[in-house]
Amino acid sequence: MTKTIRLTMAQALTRFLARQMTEIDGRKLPIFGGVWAIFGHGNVAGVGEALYQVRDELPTFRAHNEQAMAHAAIAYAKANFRRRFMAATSSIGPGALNMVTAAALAHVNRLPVLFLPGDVFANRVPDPVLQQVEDFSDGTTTINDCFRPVSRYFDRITRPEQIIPALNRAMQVLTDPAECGPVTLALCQDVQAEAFDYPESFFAERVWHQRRPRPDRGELAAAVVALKAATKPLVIAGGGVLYSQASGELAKLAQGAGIPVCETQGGKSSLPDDHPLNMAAVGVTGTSAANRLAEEADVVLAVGTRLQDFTTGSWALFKNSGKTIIGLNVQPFDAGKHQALPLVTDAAEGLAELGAALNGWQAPAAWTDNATKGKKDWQAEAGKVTASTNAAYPSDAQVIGAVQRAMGSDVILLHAAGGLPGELHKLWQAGAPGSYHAEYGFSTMGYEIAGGLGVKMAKPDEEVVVMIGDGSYLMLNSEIATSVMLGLKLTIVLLDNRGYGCINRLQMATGGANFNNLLKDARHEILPDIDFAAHAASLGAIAEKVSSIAGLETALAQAKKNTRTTVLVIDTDPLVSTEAGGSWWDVAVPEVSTRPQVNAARRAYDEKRQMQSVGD
Ligand SMILES: Cc1ncc(C[n+]2csc(CCOP(=O)(O)OP(=O)(O)O)c2C)c(N)n1
Ligand SMILES: [Mg+2]
Repeated sequence: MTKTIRLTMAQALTRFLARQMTEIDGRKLPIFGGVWAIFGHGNVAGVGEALYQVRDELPTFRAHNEQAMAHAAIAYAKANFRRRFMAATSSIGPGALNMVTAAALAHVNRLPVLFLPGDVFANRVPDPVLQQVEDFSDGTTTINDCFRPVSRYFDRITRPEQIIPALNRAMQVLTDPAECGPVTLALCQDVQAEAFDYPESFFAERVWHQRRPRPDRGELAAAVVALKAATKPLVIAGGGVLYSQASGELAKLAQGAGIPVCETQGGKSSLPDDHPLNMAAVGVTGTSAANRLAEEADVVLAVGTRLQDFTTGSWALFKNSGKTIIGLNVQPFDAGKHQALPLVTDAAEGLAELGAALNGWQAPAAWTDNATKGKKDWQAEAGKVTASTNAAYPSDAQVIGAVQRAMGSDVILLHAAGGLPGELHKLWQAGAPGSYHAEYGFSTMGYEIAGGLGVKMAKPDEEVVVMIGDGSYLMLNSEIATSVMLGLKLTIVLLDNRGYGCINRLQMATGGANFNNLLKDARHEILPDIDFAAHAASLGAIAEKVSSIAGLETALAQAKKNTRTTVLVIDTDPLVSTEAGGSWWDVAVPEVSTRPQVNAARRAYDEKRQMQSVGD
């Protein structure tokens, strides 16, 4: 007879999670780095009690905001190149809904995270319970159905034995390189507490290994033919290169064939910035070195990228009408985009096989030489905009220069929203793979500090530097207190331009009046003068406002030595951004307006749209 153990559904869940392992560099480790939890009536008695039972093997962490704790979990997975991940549990209602934005972020960025929101009573006896949103026409709908479109796998557990197939399916999704993303198991409150005789075998230790699918022979042959016919080949390195830890294979292929490489936001740091064939950022926020090549390229080997509009310049950047795109991706959905020749494979395996099959073939030397020369030109441009200044209101680029000089490339630099992503994509000189952590799939304001916390949990020995605007800071800063509480030191550089600077610039570029972005342009009785340093200090951080670029560099040198989270605030200019590099981005301008500036912007917009390729 099968040996069984009588547990509640929640106890079975936490016991199972604690027994899932992985192997990294020969070391066996729990695949779940822990569980983030904010309790309420929807999870405290069930999941809360069950987490307490396993607290030594599966640590529970308390946060201040459910969205933020999920951001930390997601950043943890990203910093671990998806090899380890976390779960996040909330109560029902607002706590659960607070995690939906984070689920979407994980979905866009293809990152594994296990969401465990509480749900209403399966028996429906006490309905409507506190925080239950009743559906007038559908008795089976709860607010957790909001997770469906942003989950790779969704399930609602309405009987205790359902957790067995649900967790098996969850693990498959979380560890599959192609399917990988958020999994939501909505846990009915009464069922969390219900007991069942679970088979003991369900709790046997299990070691998960990374799957690396190799390319199909036919697809590989077609890709080789296409590449060998190229005279102007270009590689786009996306986040998939990092997730697959394929930097070595990428460098080998690029060097062997003399193919220049450019990087998306997600793929930046695939090669170190100083690699001679790394043209660095491509697209809307790209370098002139990369974008010049992108305009001409006849074969584009797109590796591990979703080809989002910032990469393709809204499909106006790649101007060679005879171009072929090779979609090297572990996910067929991405591999086949824009009529690409699909090459469905793990990045490391695919690049290695492609490199071998090229068999010594090389791109024309003139193309490669032209690329390396373009890079030197770009570096000279970048050096100018990041140089030190005495200006009272420095640009974001000048602050980036200071951070780079003070901290080097040997840190993990994190950002997500505002003007910083574009500036950092162009200008940050990344070091080792993963040292540049951009959340630019969803560009979620408020990811930065919570994300930094997750990175620090994954990489406790690394210096984690978070760069953030005043807008993002005000949206979600509460996990500064958590970072202090957990002894997880972050260095946070806060650029205060007194409003939503990048959207104000976009508004001006589309002919709009300065309206509702900078604080001074928003309806107000009193113009806010926010003391960010005092605010950060009140949460327990070491905080300082600096008044110059030189002052920032001095403060950063001290911050490096600090063992507690340090927040450095600097006033910046909201109107300046780096003009060098870059390409057009499709943001629809009104067709009619009483503003002549809008009409002029629309005429320019119509002209630019002519450059867009449709369908290919
Ligand atoms: C949650 C969320 N809401 C709105 C936006 C749209 N948005 C992008 S950047 C931005 C302003 C960010 O302001 P700040 O952090 O101060 O950076 P700045 O633009 O000033 O550099 C806004 C509103 C977003 N990306 N995320
Ligand atoms: Mg701002």
